[in-house]
Amino acid sequence: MNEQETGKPVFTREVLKRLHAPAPPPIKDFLNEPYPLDAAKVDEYQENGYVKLEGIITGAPLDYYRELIGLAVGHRFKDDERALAEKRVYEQSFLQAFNLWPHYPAIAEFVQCRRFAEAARRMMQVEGVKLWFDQALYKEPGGRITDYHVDAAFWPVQPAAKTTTIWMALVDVPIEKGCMAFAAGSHKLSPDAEFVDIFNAQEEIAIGDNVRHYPWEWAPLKQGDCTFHSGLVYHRAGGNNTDEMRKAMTIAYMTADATFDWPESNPEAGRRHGFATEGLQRGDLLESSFAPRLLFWGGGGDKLWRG
Ligand SMILES: O=C(O)CCC(=O)C(=O)O
Repeated sequence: MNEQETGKPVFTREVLKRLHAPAPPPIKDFLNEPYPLDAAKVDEYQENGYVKLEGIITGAPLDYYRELIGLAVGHRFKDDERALAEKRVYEQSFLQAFNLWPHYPAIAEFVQCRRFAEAARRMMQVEGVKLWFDQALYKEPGGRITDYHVDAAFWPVQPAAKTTTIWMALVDVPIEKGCMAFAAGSHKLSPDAEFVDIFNAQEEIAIGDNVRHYPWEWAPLKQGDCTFHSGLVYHRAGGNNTDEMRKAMTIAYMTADATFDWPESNPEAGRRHGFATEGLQRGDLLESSFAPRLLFWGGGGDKLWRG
């Protein structure tokens, strides 16, 4: 069967070559260009634990990466024939395409770019930034809600307050398509994030008493807009009640001097080893070729970018 008959992309050599090809010069230039980030937005992030930014990616670069990321997600899930209802409850929230960058050099260029990393650095108010991971999160039509949780509880990374995620809308994501919602200010609750086991949920997890009464703010986005959210802010997402895919790309960052560690209150985080933490002992600097340092061009280059 060909592409028209199946409705799914066929991964010919040509398609795979695109996922390995460097971006054309104007796209590269865009990725290197700093986002004009207003200091008031950084203050808002510090205050609420999240912030919305318009047009982090626009025009041709947005079209270019929407298509490429779509191909990478399609490739990752090419052998998964299951209907939504056949999946585990957690999987019904989204197609989770974790760490695309080590597999597809074209995506690596995007994930490691200066434009996003510099904005992350300013949000976290740190000197240097390391990549933690990327993941595309495509919520299928009819996809269920994403249960409330706090990211830092899943991550063996300290300090948790110096971790952040950019959540980029590759298409318009209004409330009915499953946009994110944040418990504004909840990042100040505790430096020890509480582990909410969304992976084994059987039904919607009731929001805990500790964060139920925070103002939960919805963050609908236009394509190309993004949010940054702290590793310590509680958040969730709505279900996708449309017949179109909710296409989002996320990149998680940590401060360049982060260590492989977790609070005593959450031993679960220590069990969550990945490529980037292989061989590390608790308390080690989180050094790995799977956690490349971004914003490091030598000669204090990152200082030139300080806003
Ligand atoms: O995209 C979603 O539905 C949830 C994303 C999320 O929880 C995150 O990026 O931390």
